[in-house]
Amino acid sequence: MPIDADRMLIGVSETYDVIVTMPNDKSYEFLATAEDRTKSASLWLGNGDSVPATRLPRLKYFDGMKMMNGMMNMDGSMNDMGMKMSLQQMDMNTVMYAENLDKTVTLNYAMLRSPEKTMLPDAPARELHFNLSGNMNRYVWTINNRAVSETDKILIKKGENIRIILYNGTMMRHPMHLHGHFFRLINGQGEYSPLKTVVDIMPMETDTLEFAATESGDWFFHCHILYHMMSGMGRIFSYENSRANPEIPDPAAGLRKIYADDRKIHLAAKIGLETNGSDGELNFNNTRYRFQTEWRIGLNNTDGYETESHIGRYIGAIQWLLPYVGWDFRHKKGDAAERNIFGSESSLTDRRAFCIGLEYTLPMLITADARLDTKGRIRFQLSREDVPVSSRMRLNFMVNSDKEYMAGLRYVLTKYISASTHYDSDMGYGAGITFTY
Ligand SMILES: [Cu+2]
Repeated sequence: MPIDADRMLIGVSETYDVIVTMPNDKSYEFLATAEDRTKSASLWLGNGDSVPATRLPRLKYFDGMKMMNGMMNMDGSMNDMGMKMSLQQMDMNTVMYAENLDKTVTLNYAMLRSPEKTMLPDAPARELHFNLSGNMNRYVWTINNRAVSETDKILIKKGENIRIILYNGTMMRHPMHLHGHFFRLINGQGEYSPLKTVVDIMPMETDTLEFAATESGDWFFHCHILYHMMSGMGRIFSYENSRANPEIPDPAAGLRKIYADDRKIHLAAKIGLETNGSDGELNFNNTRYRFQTEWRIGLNNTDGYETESHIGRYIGAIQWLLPYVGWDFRHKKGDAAERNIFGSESSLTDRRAFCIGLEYTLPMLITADARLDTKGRIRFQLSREDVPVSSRMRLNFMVNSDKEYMAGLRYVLTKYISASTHYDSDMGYGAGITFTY
């Protein structure tokens, strides 16, 4: 049914029919702005003198972040403080909007009403609970803490009704899309609940949708922000006993291709070239695993070099915990034994050791790292990367129980290059450039 609204937030791949009533004598701008307000597109409607739309002011990002942080539990999960949000009726983002929305009617899902009854056929119903999960910092997205490749297809039967209760426990919106079916969005309109193919669910909301299983074959249900989908936020519904799809000659290869998306490994690197030498790290990550190798190579002949490599698996839905195994090599010329703060001795001149350890991400994204190596030595370390000091300045620091420490600043010049400087207890003071990938 048509409804009046001044403003609407449209999720990725969501569609609406909009009726615009035009006066005869003027040309009006219809403006669509990305939610982050960085870009917009416009369509001019009507003929006559141009009437531009009002540009939306910049978002107040930090107000939004403060509010989100206030609603976050210590473990990083979200706390709705008993508000039981659904259907976009409470837009938590309004704290970021600089414009006055007092008299503005913003469309929400509770306002949508079908012109016809949309009741599902009288059939047995099955209920599924999908908790949208993920880690904002590592940018991995899952459902019930499982990526697509970590789950089996969900078998459904032709003739039954499927009801999905969606909860969004993440800090981002997810426009969830079902292929091949229209679903009813349960929104308080009873028999006239609207039919949709996408429901854009905001953080901490619970929405219920249902559809009649009337097709055959496999159908994907996924977040339509495609890089969320590719990191694993999806499920495959599969009709039991359906005939093979003649358009897919090799279904097993097709499925492997879908699974390959969230198994993909990506490379991240930070390489510092400074007057005292080079230090840096390479990371190979996927949804669960991280392989990291770090190095410090001193230019001064007595500085020597040291490398440390870890392979670990992130545990839990929010992935704060990372048990790992690793190894390290150090070589340092002409130096006697050193003691750590626990009193155990180590000859730094040549050292090869294997280790096991545990990394835990503390509040403020400080990494706590405890490890034990094959020489019986324990090391405890705290570090943090990329503390935003200003919009371009980043602070890094590290301190550990081997009495090593480091502090540095990085000024972001371009996406890949920064001017950097740091002081390191092994390598001393240096300045130069850092490449980030
Ligand atoms: Cu998403």
